[in-house]
Amino acid sequence: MSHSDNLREKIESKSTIRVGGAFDAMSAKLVEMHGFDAIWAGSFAISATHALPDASIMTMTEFLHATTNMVDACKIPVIADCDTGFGGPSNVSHMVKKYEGAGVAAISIEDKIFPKQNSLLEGGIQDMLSEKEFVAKIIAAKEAKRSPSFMIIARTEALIAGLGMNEAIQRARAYEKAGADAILIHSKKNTPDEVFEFADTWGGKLPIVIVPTSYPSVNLSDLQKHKIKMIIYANQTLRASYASMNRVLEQIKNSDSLSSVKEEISAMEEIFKLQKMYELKTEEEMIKQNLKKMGYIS
Ligand code: SPV
Ligand code: MG
Repeated sequence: MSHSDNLREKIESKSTIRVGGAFDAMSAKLVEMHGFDAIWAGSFAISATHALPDASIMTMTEFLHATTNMVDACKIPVIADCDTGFGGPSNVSHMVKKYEGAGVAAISIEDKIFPKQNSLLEGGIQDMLSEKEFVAKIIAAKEAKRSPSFMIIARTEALIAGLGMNEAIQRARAYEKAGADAILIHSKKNTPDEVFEFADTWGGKLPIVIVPTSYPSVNLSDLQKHKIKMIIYANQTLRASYASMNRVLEQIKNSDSLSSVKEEISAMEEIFKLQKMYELKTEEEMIKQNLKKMGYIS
């Protein structure tokens, strides 16, 4: 079963899909090991690990490289945050071919102008593309995909840009009509109210996706009551890594040995397991057996 079939199947069979954010193969692997349904390869987290702004600075190829590492390391589907699609409809078309070819299950594109800035940046520029121009990108994406299961998530930033609920609903309906496979409604409010209002009002058939970074106290059962299908925990792994590395580095710098951080860091054993060091032995043994059979060694 392909990754996109797998994601579709989960969407159909489960009431809620929980997606963990990742920024490289190791964080993606941890998301998988903790039983999440899928991985979010987010532009904020990937940019941050390159110490670059989440502002369309990195190229498509750089994002694709980071995302492909996640796909190669994991069995669960990867959802790629493709920002504004790296340009116009022709760029989106090229992007979809590349991402689908790499085994990504779904891409998300948002209706802001390139270059975009992170949606939650205080005082950030959140200029929107016209509905028509974004519909053109969805059409391009739909035409470019090969498998019908490959998902195009249309993300509207209407609430982020302060354009209001009516605009958000109207755009979501237009994006559904254009052939999107899911609608991501983003909000920077610190309560889920406007996301709930959106979910209760829009009346379309597509699954609704949310990113509750700014309203983290919202709980699963309330999201389910409002029929929100997919929850993306976009950047908690990144922020946990940042906080943890900072703490440990400070402790190391302030002490004369490593004993103070022993309890704070993983055993190398755990990392060996994650990187499959122990599987090398089995592989080597298999090669040896084959060489034996072929008479090269006794
Ligand atoms: C990301 O994780 O890169 C996102 C979500 O796009 S947000 O940071 O809220 O814009
Ligand atoms: Mg992003």
